[in-house]
Amino acid sequence: MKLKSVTLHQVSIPLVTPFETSFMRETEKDCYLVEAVFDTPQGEITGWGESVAMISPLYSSEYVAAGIDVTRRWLAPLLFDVENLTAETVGWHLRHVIGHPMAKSALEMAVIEAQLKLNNQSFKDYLGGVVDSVPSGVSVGIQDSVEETVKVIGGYLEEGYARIKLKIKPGKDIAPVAAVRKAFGDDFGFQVDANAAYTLVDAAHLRRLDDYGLLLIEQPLGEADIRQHAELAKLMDTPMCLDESIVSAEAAADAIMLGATSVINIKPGRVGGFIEAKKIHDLAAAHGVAVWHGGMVETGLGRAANAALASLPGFTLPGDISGSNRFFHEDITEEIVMYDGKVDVPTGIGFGVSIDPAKLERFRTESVEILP
Ligand code: OSB
Ligand code: MG
Repeated sequence: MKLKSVTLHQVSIPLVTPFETSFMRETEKDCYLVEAVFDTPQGEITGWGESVAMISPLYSSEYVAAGIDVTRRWLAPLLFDVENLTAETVGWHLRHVIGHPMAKSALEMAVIEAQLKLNNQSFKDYLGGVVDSVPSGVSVGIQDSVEETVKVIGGYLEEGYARIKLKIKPGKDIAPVAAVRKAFGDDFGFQVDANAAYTLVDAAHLRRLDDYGLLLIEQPLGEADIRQHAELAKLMDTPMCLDESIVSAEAAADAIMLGATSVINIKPGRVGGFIEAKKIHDLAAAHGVAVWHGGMVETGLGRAANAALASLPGFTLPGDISGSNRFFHEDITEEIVMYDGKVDVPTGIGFGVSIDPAKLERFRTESVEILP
């Protein structure tokens, strides 16, 4: 395949309710989609990708405008130069550009999708997925009160989600967790995500979470604090899970060897793409480390691709792969449906969903066309 053009579509999609983490409160999903056109032996094929970069550099150093800029100036030009571009070699062609894993992943997604279309293949079959549906967990934002937290989680349990993940931060941690266990008992999967809001000084406080039978605690400390997570893991019974710190397969290897993570949250965007994400899945499986699929409030496009990756055998815990209606009144693709606590793994060619042109038109705020 030869890359002919790349168009980046920035979109802003209203959220059903604000989503609050320890680092920001979002009311819209702001991201960009990649539309890449390729010359192939079967004529022109278009592949789509989605960047998980957020509007501000608060989860990681990446943000929407920077992703668009680095793609336009550096990443797309590198791929325009390649005669025979394949999904498996995108990362290698982009290797000299330091950082920007989310921007690289979005481009790689578009190449993957075009290649799947060329080969008449679903993403699940390409990856070697082994199940037809994956358990669907829901990520619950920080609420204004403990009562509200209980009410919101009660609603998701009622809907049938396979596990609940609650965002926490200092001052909004033990009390909501205790109240949720008190209200709904110990018989459901429950975990927390701090998005790097604590330091090792908080170890004694965080240890109080051990009383609530949590599946795991996700990223209590900073992105660079892999060794400190290993220290904290020794002080807590709750399994340690890294998200922000796992920026590559190498970082995953370090975290596993240091005992900093007994569970890994895999997000393709955070590690530079689905090919790297699969390497981390394989590495973790070889070390007996459980993995689960994280989420970045993706549209149906990203969620469909995530569900395919999560159909690999190492994904033994429910992922942040909730239905479209968890975040959106209206998704930009066909709706991703959660039923009986699970989501179907798409079986159609490519990612198995398509961008609705009318919705793209409606949600789009800007488009940038990039040519060789
Ligand atoms: O830490 O997992 C996270 C969303 C944005 C940034 C970071 C995170 C999240 C989520 C969303 O928890 C989960 C989802 O997409 O369902
Ligand atoms: Mg997280």
